[in-house]
Amino acid sequence: MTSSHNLDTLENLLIERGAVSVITVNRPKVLNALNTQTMDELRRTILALKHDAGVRAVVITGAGEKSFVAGADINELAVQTPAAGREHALRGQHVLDLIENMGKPVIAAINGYALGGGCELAMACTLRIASETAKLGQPEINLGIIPGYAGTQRLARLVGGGRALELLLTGDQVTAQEAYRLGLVNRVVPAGELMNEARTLAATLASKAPVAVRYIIDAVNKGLAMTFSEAEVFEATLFGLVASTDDMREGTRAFLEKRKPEFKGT
Ligand code: CO8
Repeated sequence: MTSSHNLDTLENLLIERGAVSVITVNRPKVLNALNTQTMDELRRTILALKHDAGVRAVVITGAGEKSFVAGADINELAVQTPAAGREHALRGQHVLDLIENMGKPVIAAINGYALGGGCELAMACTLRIASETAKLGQPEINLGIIPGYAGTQRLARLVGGGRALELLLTGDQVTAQEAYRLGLVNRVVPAGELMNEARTLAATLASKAPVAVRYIIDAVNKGLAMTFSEAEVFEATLFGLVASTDDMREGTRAFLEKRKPEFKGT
């Protein structure tokens, strides 16, 4: 199935569409801060790439050398009412949930500041690669607010409650190396190698059996919200479903025939 979603009218995102698609948040003058329009463009883009069978993996990065995403746009936060703030947070959470549950690997290529909503965006991705120069953190506390794109939840799940509370309450930025030590990013690479590394990893994941990839992401993400025994039943059901795919037959046959498998996504 190819997608009919039209991405020609995007103003704040650059899209490279292919088996490995690249989304670049492109508001470098404000360090790629996420305003309402950018979040809406992200929502439309994720849905389009999700429904495009030709797309097997996605990389998300920020324009310029300085910043991945420096957070939600503080100009908008400064004037929000309580009711609008709640809606804003719910809408942002929805967009990041779409990324987390897209069913395809999404790699955050963190090329600089990933603060507030930027760190939350990176945490919603399947995997995170940071450049040595990246800085990550949840500085909302310094603005007198709290994270609203599920940062309190994803950070605690990724690095544990104690470490999450320290980052959330101090608002301190951590270096890429420290983020790696905490388990907040998967890899740290020299700045000049970031996009190559992200594209190569995305291409590797894009070559795997797409249904199995989707079920692994589902089993981990949805399973984390279940009891262990419920999650085991869920895993077993997905295991049974994946056994109905051509790709399972191809993968097991290729092993026995000592050749590389060719997965088709069926
Ligand atoms: N929003 C709007 N503009 C921004 C943002 C932002 N998040 N970050 C930077 N900018 C702008 C600056 O205002 C500046 O604009 P100008 O050139 O017009 O003065 C330009 O980008 C360049 O920034 P700086 O001059 O500040 O660059 P520095 O190198 O001196 O500093 C920093 C870089 C440290 C990244 C600094 O810009 C900074 O601290 N930015 C804010 C980081 C932050 O607090 N982020 C969290 C925002 S809150 C949030 O994300 C909540 C998410 C959930 C919301 C839920 C809905 C309710």
